[in-house]
Amino acid sequence: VQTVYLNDYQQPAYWIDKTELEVDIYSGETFVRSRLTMRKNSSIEGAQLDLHGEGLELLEIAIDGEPLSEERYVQGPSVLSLTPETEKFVLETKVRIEPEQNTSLEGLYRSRTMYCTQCEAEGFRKITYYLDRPDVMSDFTTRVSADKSRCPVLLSNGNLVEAGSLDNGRHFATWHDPHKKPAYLFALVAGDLAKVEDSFTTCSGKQVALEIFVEEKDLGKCDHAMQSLKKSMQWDEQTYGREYDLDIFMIVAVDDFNMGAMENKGLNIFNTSCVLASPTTTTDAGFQRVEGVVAHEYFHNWSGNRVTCRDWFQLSLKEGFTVYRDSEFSADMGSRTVKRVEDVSLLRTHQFAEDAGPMAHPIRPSSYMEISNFYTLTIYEKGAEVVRMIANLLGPELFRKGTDLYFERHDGQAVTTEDFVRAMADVSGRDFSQFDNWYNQAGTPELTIVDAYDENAREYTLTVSQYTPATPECAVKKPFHIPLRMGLIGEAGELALTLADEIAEDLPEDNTDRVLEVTQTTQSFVFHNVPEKPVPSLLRNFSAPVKLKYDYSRDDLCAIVMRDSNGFTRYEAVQSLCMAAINDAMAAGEGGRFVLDERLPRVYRSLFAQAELDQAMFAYMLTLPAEGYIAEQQSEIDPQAIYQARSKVKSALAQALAGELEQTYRALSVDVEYSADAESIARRSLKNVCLSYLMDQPSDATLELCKTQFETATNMTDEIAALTAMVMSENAKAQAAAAVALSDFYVKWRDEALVVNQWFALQARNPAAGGLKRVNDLLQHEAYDSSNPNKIRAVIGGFCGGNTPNFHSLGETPEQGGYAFLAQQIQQLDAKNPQIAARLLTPLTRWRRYAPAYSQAMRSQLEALLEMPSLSPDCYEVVSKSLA
Ligand code: HT7
Ligand code: ZN
Repeated sequence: VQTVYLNDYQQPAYWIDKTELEVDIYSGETFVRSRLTMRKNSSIEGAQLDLHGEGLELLEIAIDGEPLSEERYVQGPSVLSLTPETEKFVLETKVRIEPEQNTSLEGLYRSRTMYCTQCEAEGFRKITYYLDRPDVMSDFTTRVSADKSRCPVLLSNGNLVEAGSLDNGRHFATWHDPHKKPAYLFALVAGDLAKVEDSFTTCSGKQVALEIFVEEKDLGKCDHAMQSLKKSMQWDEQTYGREYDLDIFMIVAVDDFNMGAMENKGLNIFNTSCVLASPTTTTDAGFQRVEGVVAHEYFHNWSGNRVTCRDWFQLSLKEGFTVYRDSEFSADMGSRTVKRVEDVSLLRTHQFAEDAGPMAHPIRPSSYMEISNFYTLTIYEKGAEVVRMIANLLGPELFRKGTDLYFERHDGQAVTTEDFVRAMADVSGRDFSQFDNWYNQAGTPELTIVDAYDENAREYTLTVSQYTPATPECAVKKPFHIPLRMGLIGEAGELALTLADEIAEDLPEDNTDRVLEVTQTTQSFVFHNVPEKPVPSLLRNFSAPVKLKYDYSRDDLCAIVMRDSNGFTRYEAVQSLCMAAINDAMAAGEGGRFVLDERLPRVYRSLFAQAELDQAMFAYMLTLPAEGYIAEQQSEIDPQAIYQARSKVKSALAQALAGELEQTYRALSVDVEYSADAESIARRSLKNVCLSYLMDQPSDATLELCKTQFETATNMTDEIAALTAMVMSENAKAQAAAAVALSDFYVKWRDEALVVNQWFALQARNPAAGGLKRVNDLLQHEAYDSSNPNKIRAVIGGFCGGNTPNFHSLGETPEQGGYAFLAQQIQQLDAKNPQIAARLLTPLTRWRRYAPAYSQAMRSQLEALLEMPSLSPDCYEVVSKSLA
């Protein structure tokens, strides 16, 4: 398996000005004719043309109409090489492919009632011979033909230019995309689909047709996606001045898809789980995901398609920026603080773990073996945090000027992250040279802060040190440029902030919030005229993706919860109090006596009494830190100890707050008509968090409440929350009720694939003993399909990522236990769908961070996988780097 290096980047030897495709789909085989109008790139020496192609049967090849004899070209397993004799020419090929046999879900494949494509990152080479790299941008015309009754709908990128009937019951459609694009944005769909139509009038008065294609049975579940699309189009005009640029925007929903969705120009292809939504089948989280993913793909039209990446090392250029854009959109549509809490939780629970593991990489990696492995939380979520830091350093007006300049300067180009930062530097005059370390260094910086108060001088000093642990690509890190947003909390409220070189009169009236720019390894900030020893409110809004280390006492944390004006920091303080309780429980050990420190329930009691507190925020505050987050705080991870400690704290809180929990649950349970607005979602989330506590050790009456919610719910959020509360409870009566409810649920929802996936995932996460047997039974269930990524993620991903007691059970021999189960599943999946197999490996890759018994067991499974003769490059990269 070869490694590709950023430093080896060279422009292509040829450009492809025009791409004309004819894709003729037949049952069992498809023929692809391509006509490429090519031109030598004069800045590159040598005339050899190396075209990418994988799994293609070459039937014809010609240059300028002249067939090429076999000695004129060399065909390897993934490259076709030839040396054209002129600088400009037309290369024609005809290949045969078998989409029905394509289980990798990359290239052209069949899913249920349709043929569809997935070309990012390197899937186009499975369709035809091409320069399959993002810096080769071409004008595409695509003629698709197929049987009219099997595939009444024929779609590709751009605008429809011609359509008509052919002999033998076939028909065709020709699409032309006027915007030059790289091959990874190519898409084609042919199938039996129904559509929902709407339209949007852009800011310059252009009418755009909006079409969502789904299977006929799903027509009633498209409204939320359509509304989300219209909101996104309007938001991008208002917030970034970006108008849509074709006559039509299409979304196609497909059941078998490796990721969430794909931003192909004018023809987005979506996993059904990210388009379809209805109150009875979709949870509130599902509704929010549809809105977020629709927005994300739509925003790519500018940040990704009009301005694209020069090479795949620049992936975060489009993904980090677009995640930042979709996150701001969601914040504007709902609650800004809630969205921030959600984003930060994802980052800290999963991206921090990635940054501390063997696959750690900077947001602009310097090498890779298989690019599919780099669609990571680092590229996406940390990438978005880096853009957020730039936006916050510049402020809204300058950041908008910067994005305007970036889009204007690079429209129609394939560019780098440096071009993005240069636009920001040019509009602001700021020096981003040190900031560049965020792009080229992996790892999560640890920010250790100590403070000192001098009562006589009324001076308060914060001394900030940064240290970033070694990662595989770099042992010693240069200091990062870290924006540290902060305030100081006094007895009666927040204190005014005056730094050493400032004059109080020159500062704004509301002067209680600051961004300190930390650039050195150790740096002090001295505040003057500080009347009392304050409690520092640090890293407000999580102003940088770092681990904060400040020795807060529990009383300090209580002060922040009660007095800080920053909602995010208040949430953080509650989480830190929870972490302190979990640490107490861990210190007590498995059989030891654990007493819950009184300050945590006291804080919660006062929060229950705050009528003005956002219910969604309170629901998050009541949710204990995730096991993954707790694991990130440990020097050596003992997963069972973490699980036990977290459960103990949950039980203790359930007992201490029983009255408040029940009162709140009952108050929020009054019947109101379902709505997916932020306020209603918040109400349901608080109600259902209360229910999950109440179900920890439920009385018969509480169990009845839960069963009633399950049986009478008119929306999936409440229905599955009640079911989850039963399944996750360790109480025997609750477990018995869960077994009945699970079976009723399946009977009710067996025809709704996306609901059945939720049912699979919930059972996979069931912590009760015997999980390995249960998960194996799920794999044999009539509704399970080992070719469908959503089902694989639900069952195998759910078990290995969300069921600590069972996944981390070691078994008596190496062939038993959760790790062996995962390795066996990966082995089987790798032959079919390497991308999914490689992703499933994640829990095993972190073996070095675990206590010895777990660590050795994980390692031996990885070693066995490495011995497999036919391991895919995808899995090889992850396994070999994990063991290195
Ligand atoms: N840009 C899209 C990436 C994507 C993808 C990558 C590898 C394999 C399959 C894939 N499907 C979609 C998704 C996005 O960020 O919008
Ligand atoms: Zn994206």
